[in-house]
Amino acid sequence: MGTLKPGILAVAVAIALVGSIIYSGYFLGASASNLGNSGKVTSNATDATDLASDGPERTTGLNAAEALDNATRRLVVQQGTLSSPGPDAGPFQIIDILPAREDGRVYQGTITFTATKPVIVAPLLRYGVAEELLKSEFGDLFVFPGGPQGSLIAPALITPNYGGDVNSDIPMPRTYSASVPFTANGLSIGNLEGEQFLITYSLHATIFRSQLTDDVQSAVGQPEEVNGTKVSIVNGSALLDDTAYDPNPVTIEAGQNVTWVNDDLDPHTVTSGAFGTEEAGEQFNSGYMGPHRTFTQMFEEEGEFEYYCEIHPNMVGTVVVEADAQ
Ligand SMILES: [Cu+2]
Repeated sequence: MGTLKPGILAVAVAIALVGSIIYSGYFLGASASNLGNSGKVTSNATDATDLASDGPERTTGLNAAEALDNATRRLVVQQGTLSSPGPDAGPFQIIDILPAREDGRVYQGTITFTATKPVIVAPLLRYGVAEELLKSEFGDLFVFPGGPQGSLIAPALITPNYGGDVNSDIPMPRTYSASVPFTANGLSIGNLEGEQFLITYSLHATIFRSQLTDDVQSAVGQPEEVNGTKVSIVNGSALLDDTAYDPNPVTIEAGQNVTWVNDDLDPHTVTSGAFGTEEAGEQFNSGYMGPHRTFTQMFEEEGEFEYYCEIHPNMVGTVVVEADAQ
């Protein structure tokens, strides 16, 4: 009886990179997007008008060759086998299948894949709320920079139902297969546990112009309170280490608060201890902090307290607590 040697499938995988961009900088905030101060929330009447005309796609800023290319590339068909970025990628293993489109158009299609580990499918959605301060009771979306036209991206994080092992008399490697429809500005596949994986996929998608409908008036609130010594999580901090938190170290007296304010567009955390240690997060942990969010922690005891960011463990800081002066 024919047994399949385990591992043969895995070894035989040719890494045929079909225009693959392994986007290791994904959650590292490598994007240089700058939202400025123009993040007003309005529905975009200009685009609506443009759509209504049903005319040719806008080609502003494109030369003739690019315009032609753009016009002939409205249907995307891709397939290939990709590997996730590898051990240096940080806490997540992410492959950028379709980079988020700068022009704001959306892909509408389906990806079918089989992977060596359970992966999430992340359609990349433009998040139009840039500089607004939102009431926390509405909740936070997971966002990071790099969306179309200077916006943020709020990725949908879809976990397909992979079911159990395939029923077969022949021993086969466990695989994780699914077919997922999507409408989004881009598409990534990832393992958020940091497990490296291989994926073979095919996708087809058509590119459409979208109509913008941002309206979050009811969720816009006041700035959150800083009721302790302020430490800023500085702009671009994902790429910094001991200058990511400012000031660092921060010195307070026993019994006082420190309030961290995320002045960056990337999400961050303020997590006690050192990355990868048993005690990490035991003393305090802000959890996910979106842009503009604050986290306040009181320190009762003297000492030096290390902390770091769980999303970007390169970001580290120290709180120095001195004896109460009185
Ligand atoms: Cu961070």
